[in-house]
Amino acid sequence: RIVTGSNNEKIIMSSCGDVSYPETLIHEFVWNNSENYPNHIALECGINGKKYTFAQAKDATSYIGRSLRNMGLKTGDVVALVAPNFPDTILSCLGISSGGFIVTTINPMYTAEEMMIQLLRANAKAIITSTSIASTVFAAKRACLSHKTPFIVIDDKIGSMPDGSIPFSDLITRGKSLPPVNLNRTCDDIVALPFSSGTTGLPKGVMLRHRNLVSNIMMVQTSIDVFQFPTSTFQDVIPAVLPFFHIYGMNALMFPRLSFGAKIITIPKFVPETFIDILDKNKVTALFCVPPIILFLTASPLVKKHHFHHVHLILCGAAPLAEMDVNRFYEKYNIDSQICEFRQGYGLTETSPVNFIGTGRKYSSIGQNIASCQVRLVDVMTKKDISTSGQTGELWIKGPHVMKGYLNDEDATKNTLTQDGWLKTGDIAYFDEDFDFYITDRLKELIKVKGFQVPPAELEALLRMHPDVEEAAVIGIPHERYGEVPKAFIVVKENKKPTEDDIKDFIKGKVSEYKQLRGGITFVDNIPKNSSGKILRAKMK
Ligand code: 4UU
Repeated sequence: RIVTGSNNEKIIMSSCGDVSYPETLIHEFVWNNSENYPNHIALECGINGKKYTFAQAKDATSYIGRSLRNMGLKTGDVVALVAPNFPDTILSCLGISSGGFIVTTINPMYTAEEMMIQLLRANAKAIITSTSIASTVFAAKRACLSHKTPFIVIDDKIGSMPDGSIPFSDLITRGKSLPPVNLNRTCDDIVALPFSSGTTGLPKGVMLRHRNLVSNIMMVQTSIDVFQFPTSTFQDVIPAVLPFFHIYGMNALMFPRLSFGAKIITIPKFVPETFIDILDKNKVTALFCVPPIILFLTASPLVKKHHFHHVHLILCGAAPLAEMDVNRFYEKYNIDSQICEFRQGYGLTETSPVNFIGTGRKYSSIGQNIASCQVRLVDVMTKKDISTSGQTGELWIKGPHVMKGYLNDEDATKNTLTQDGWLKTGDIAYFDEDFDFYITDRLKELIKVKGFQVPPAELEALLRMHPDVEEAAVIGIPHERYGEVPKAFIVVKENKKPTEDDIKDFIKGKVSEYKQLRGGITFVDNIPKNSSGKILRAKMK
């Protein structure tokens, strides 16, 4: 399994061989099989029941692309999609691709300030949002983009459309009578631009090509036999509570499941009662989770054994999960773990996203590298490659699924991608005697709250804007339900005495709810730094 490369690097190859994948664009790939079941339901809103069949969804996608063209957008322009999970969110995503554009997905929970930063960095030329958050998105738009920027609004039955908005439904109805888009796109063109802070600093646009997304879906698919991973079929029914703006919701759930013909039930916001209602009313076959959802499934009195009657897969990723939590789940419901299988997935925005999937019973393991995903473990101190089990090092990854780079950020790209295409994940791992991998730590500064990225640099920059703050450093500390939460260390200016609440109030409206300083604030005399001024986070922990 370990191959020595030309520079003496030790490459841990996949046991699943190499992937072959079609040279198609992601929206073509997703609808590739849809003619086999045109009248099957593809998308259903878990709240209001709105549905699209595969034939309707495929057509709508193409009409949306045409309408966006008709608004004057040009090939390769970026369209910002800021919406909770709805069927129309999925159609927007694929419609943007079918028009030859790039989708930058923005977290709908963001504040207007956070949205503005991404709209500007991504150079968005149009916005698609939904009525429930339209006023926040509109405020962001007004503050940073031209008033001519098309502002398209999905009617989610909460809230109203700001003046001058274009109703999303018009895109579909009008697009019907427009000529098809003459697409001049190849698999090497960028199609998605989700944001990630990577190993350091502020969120950056991750440039993902059609090829990255399509190959990653097929990499997983090529690995299912070797890993005895539960197969996806057109009979699958999958509730989508993972947000589509995040790569896990996008290219592990939405795109691949639709391409296999599954029905996706969209859930805009995790509300326990709603989620249970959906489990009650549907024969759900697979659950895509982050660790807090696993904890919910185990702890909530609303959840019953029968909810898992048709479930053959529970996938969990985006943050560490303990074996104990999975065992608790199986014990509580007395479910056969060979029928309803639990697997971890390990992914990154920068790798479109999947690299590893669990191979069976070792629930704390992220499993093994999937087809065509090459891996190195590099010793953090010596920078030498590790080729023995049990030793920890930084995970490096190479394959057709690795991003092109960060948008307009050569430095960050160079620091993350080596010249010969290895992506440094910033995660620390080791493998056991079976080549099953375990993540033990994070070398990068990123904090993960409920699986969501919280870049400490963003909070530190904000804290430094407080008039009483001289210096600030933010780290993640363990949290029972959220995995991690941000905690700040602050050096105050001379003769200033802000309270913890003063600082928390200052942060409150500026960043989204999950980024709040739940880990508290400690006032200190100084922040430990190295000679080049970098915060020594490990020391602070
Ligand atoms: C410990 O979180 C993601 C993607 C998650 C994902 C995708 C497809 C999981 C399963 C799947 O099938 O992306 P980002 O960019 O938001 O965060 C990436 C980081 C990793 O570098 C690692 O630190 O999230 C952490 N992470 C995990 N940590 C991701 N998965 C795991 C995991 N265990 N299973």
